[in-house]
Amino acid sequence: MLTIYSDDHHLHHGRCELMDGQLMPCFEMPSRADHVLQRVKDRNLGPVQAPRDFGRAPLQRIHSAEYLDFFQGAWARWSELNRDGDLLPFTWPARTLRTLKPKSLLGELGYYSFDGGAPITAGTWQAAYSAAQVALTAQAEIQAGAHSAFALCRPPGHHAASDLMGGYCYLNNAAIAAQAFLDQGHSKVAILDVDYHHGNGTQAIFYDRSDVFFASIHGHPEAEFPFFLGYADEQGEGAGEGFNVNYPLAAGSGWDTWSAALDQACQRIEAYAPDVLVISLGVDTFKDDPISQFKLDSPDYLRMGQRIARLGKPTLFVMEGGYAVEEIGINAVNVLEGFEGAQQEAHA
Ligand code: OKP
Ligand code: ZN
Repeated sequence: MLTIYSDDHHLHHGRCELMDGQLMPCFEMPSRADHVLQRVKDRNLGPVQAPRDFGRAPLQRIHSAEYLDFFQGAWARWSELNRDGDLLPFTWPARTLRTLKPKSLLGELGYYSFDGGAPITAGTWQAAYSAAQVALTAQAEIQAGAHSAFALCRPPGHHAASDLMGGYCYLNNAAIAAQAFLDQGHSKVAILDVDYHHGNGTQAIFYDRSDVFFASIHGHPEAEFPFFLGYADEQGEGAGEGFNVNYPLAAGSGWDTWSAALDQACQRIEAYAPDVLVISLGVDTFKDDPISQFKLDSPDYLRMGQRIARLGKPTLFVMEGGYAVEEIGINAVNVLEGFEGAQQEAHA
């Protein structure tokens, strides 16, 4: 399987995040992608290529021009204020406040974010822009006939909505790639989000549409980030009614529970009969993940890949979360190897 990867992700390195009332080093750190890349090489998964540059237009199919302008220019405005920390929001237009766009940088940042978990640093725009190009380059590979490709994106994307950053995410790489498939002639795309956290951004982007089916398996939002989306009764609206499905699972869920949800999600995807499949590949479902509560073990990721392969669709894997840095490469590449193994069996 071809991997698309850009070193630009190193340009994004947030200093800290708030957890349990304490400032901690960011869990979403550059070594995550380095470990995945190393494992891709160690296992000879296939060639690794740099992304092509498709420009801003395909990003603008998902994100508003105003949001992209704000994100692209935010660090320069912050530097002019001579602050030396990361740029982080701390006030949002919640109930009783007005959803207007203030003129000041921190006001506007509150308007364009939903939490304080997505720090903007000097290189964040470039890193996120390149991650989107990584996803688009892998998408182009499948468009050109490859059966699968791996977009080794960092930072992740599935929490980012059309004009909102949050949860370590800025640009929704999976959504941008899904839209590119549609723009290049496909009529139905399914996105399966296996990250531990609900893909609230992806769901919101496609919620009223029938050309993208979204399925997500995740920690129950009653107890888990992002808390305010990801419940089982969210099934889409308008033209999108019936094209969104959530499988919220209890903390402590292991492979038996998780794989039963995967089976259901796969059945729904089969019934939808998409032209192509996009996997939001988070491996923070791992038993030793420092911020998550599921109990998957490394061999389970092989099985995950095998089950996904049985759908028999051209498949784009887009890297999302996973914070057990030592094991992230093993677990992510296990999904890809499981997929390829099942693929080879199917061809044998
Ligand atoms: C991103 B992805 C406070 C906890 C906030 C945010 C989790 C974002 C996960 N530090 N946690 O879905 O892996
Ligand atoms: Zn996650």
